[in-house]
Amino acid sequence: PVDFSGTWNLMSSDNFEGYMLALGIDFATRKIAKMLKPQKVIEQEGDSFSIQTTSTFRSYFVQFKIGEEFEEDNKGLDHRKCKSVVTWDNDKLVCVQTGDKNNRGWTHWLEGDQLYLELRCEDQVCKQAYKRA
Ligand code: RET
Repeated sequence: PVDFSGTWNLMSSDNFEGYMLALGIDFATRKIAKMLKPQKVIEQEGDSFSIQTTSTFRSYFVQFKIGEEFEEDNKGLDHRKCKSVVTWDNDKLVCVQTGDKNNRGWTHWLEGDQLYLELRCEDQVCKQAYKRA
């Protein structure tokens, strides 16, 4: 079984700017955010996950169980509330974030020793790669 647990450092990020624009993140925040090298700390126990995304500027925490819808506040990001649900698609973790924005969600998967994250909002896709700290 796949285990995402661990501490992960951002290595590369493609089109984070487009993703943030689609979310309506303001100019000043985007300027700072695109310089950041966030770290993810993932704890996975069975079907329970907690994911902490930490940076020097702002951090984001989310906790969920597979298949259980939860209220996501996106505090510190765009602050729009979503009804979110995370499911497995084979070995990929797929989140659908239903709310004001169309096609909002993300996918996490492992490949070799790297963690990949695809962030989606409207017509924008951001791809990030993380390696173990
Ligand atoms: C930062 C800095 C402030 C501005 C923005 C950020 C984006 C965070 C994102 C986090 C995604 C977390 C996910 C967790 C999965 O479980 C780095 C906090 C916009 C997009 C997908």
